Amino acid sequence: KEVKDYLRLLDKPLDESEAPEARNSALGEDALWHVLYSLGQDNTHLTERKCYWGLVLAVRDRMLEKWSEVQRRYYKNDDKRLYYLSLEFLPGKFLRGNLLALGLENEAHEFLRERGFSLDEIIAKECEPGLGNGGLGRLASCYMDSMATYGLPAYGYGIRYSYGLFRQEIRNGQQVEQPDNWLHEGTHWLIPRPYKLYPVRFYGTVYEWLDDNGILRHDWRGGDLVMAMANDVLVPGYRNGHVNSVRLWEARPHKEFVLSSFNAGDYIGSVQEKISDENISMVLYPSDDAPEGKTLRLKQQYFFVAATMHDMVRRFKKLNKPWDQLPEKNVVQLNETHPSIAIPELMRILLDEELLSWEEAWYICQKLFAYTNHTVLPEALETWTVELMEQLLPRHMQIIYEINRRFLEDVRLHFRDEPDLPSRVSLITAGPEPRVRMSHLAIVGSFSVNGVSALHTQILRDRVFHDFIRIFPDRFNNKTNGVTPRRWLRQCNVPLSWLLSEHLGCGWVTDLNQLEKLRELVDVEEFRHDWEQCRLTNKKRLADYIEKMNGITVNPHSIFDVQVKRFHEYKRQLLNILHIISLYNNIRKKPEVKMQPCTFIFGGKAAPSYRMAKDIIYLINCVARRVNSDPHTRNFLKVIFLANYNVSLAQLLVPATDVSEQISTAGYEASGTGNMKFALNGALTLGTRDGSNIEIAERVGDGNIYLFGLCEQEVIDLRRRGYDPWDIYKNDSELREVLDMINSDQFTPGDPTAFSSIFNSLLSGGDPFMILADYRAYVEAHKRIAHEYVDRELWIKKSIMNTAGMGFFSSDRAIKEYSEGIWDIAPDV
Ligand code: GFP
Ligand code: GFP
Repeated sequence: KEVKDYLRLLDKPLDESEAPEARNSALGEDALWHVLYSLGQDNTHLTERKCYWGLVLAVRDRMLEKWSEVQRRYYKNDDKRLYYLSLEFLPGKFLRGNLLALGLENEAHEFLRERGFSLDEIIAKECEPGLGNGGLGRLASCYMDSMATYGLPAYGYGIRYSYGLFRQEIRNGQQVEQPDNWLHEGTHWLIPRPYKLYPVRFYGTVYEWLDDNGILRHDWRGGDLVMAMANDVLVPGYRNGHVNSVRLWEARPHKEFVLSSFNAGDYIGSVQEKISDENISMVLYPSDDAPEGKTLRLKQQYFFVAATMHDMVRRFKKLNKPWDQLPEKNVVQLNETHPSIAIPELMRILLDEELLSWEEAWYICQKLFAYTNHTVLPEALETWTVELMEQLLPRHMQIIYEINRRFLEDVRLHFRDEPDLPSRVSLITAGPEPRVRMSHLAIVGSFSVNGVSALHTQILRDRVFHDFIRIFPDRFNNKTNGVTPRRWLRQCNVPLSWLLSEHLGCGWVTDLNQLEKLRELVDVEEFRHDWEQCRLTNKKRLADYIEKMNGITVNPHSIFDVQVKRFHEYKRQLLNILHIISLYNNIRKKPEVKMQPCTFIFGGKAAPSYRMAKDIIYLINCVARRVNSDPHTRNFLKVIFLANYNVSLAQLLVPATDVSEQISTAGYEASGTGNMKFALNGALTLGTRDGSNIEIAERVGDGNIYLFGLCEQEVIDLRRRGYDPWDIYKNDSELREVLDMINSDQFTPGDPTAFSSIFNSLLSGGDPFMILADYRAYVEAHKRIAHEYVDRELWIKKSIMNTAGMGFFSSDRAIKEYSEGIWDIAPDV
């Protein structure tokens, strides 16, 4: 097949034999019914929008039927349930994935085609919920998909933000943030539950009283009440009739209006309270790794956690079981420390409302909670001032003090000869402004603590949580991240999915290890030809998008070298652009040397308050402007910045990428999941020995990945010895030229200081990310890539070997490990 054949396939269902879920009525009929009866619109005259929402509702019906059945079964089978608490979910668009999961793609196509519309075009206009910043939120969504596909009795819990992460525009090369009003049109993918409402308290006073047994009890009263209202998003498993849900809490005012001030004519005053209460779920915080003093953020955390614990306890009470069975019937996974206030909240419920003893309550908590750590950046490890905690959550602060008192007493008892240990592991820091360390709270209150790649977990053991390893030797474990093959291969890469299924059958979609069988096909020339055609199809599609969005023509036969992820100094987009500048210089100096054309593509957002990250975006765009308009280099080098990177854009980029840039300073990236998506789709990784890159190398084979630069230990050693970037600057003339260009007005005519902060960060500040230390090795790795890319047979073989080796990185594998190794829950089938 050639490119044009694959393009035709894009619009066809993969497997005609995949029967839709049995139902009496056709999807299209139901959609039309909904246009009239649910949307209240004329269904004899159809528009694209009406068809879209009609379809959404018809698909939702089918999911609801299954969901309802599944929920009843959880009770009937007395299943142990998982609660996955996450402040972020990044599900991406819904329609395509849900149609695929239910086997309804064909029907939807037909329905639309008959009416002159196209599914692709409709999906292009579907809005995307950006309820997460990056890896953490996207991982949560991959995990929800795998839990449903595996059939686990599981629930996701989070916040229904009215505004997701900001929409990024690039104006004059700079990032400009626009609000992401993803709900402006409403969405039927969310099912509001106005009757599932819980009050959540803030501030207030703690009263003491003695119960009948003379035990001191506490009662938290007064303060402000906000209502948490449930909204459910359904998550279907892949072709298994299983449907789970993610419950997103929305803040609602406790009192509609303060009637007295309304009567007094103070209309605005009376809605003031309503406005501020709703603020809690108004907007997602951009991850700027400095949660300093953000009362609203702590409010968000407690808000969703309190409502969730309430919901869990409500369900448990329906079972009429004694409290000590709570952890036998439930398990709570804390995605990062953001929801860790759940531990004192459950203690409060058990102690103050259910009147259990401290020992009983603590026993339950420690058997119920498990905590996943996703970062070792010290500034990202959350702490809250005791002062803020005491004000906002006075009862929880008391409980934290008591947890800490008992914990430290134990530590003193068991580690008598280490007088410094208690202060190091304390939940509360010493000093004039004491703070609560949320990670310590999460570790002490959980039965399991896991990292997200082998290296990351090792770093947790050796450095970050070293003291705790000795106190709780059995508590720590590793669960290497994974990505869902449904979205990150089946959905985003239709041509390759076709090719795979033609040769391997369709089983890989739910059993990714079947990709191993590709190894037998590497030497089949015709298969390699088809593989290349698939890749070219995807690259052309991306080239069209770039042309449309950026007005720049790129050559689909050039190397597509892609770095898309949040902008952060540790992820080192800067290293990438330094190399591009030196490439540019070389082409200009030696126009006679023939070079493999390259297209470097960037995408990602910088936190609005992160100056340096925004400067790096500006630099990339300025370099792009210069390079793309230079007639001497135009045919060899293009630099593209794609604005507003999100899940949909990732789905377009991932299958079209030749070289996947994963170049963080070793020891900084906990795992990475972008790296997995690219390699799964046949891109070759250019990476450091960081996070899960190491495990990817083990599985695809060292010869099929380009690893370079300092490893984690070398980074530490160099730092200890003293890292001197000026030395590198002096000795590497090519690099010096690049840095001097940045420190001049070469890319910003008339403004020579535009990037002096970048220049200084690399040289004068002792750069903790050691960009210059890895520079030469990075350039050499690029040379190897340029050289090997030309050998098409070699390159395609490597590409196939990447896909073949990625079975392990399925989120299905990760979820199986979590459910067997931590949660102790089994599928309900
Ligand atoms: C679930 C479903 C409800 C159903 C009950 C009982 O609710 O529709 O009535 O189970 O089967 F949502 P909870 O588990 O949240 O109570
Ligand atoms: C974080 C870590 C990544 C890791 C993900 C998921 O991502 O290394 O892969 O969590 O575990 F940094 P961000 O949310 O920071 O993108």
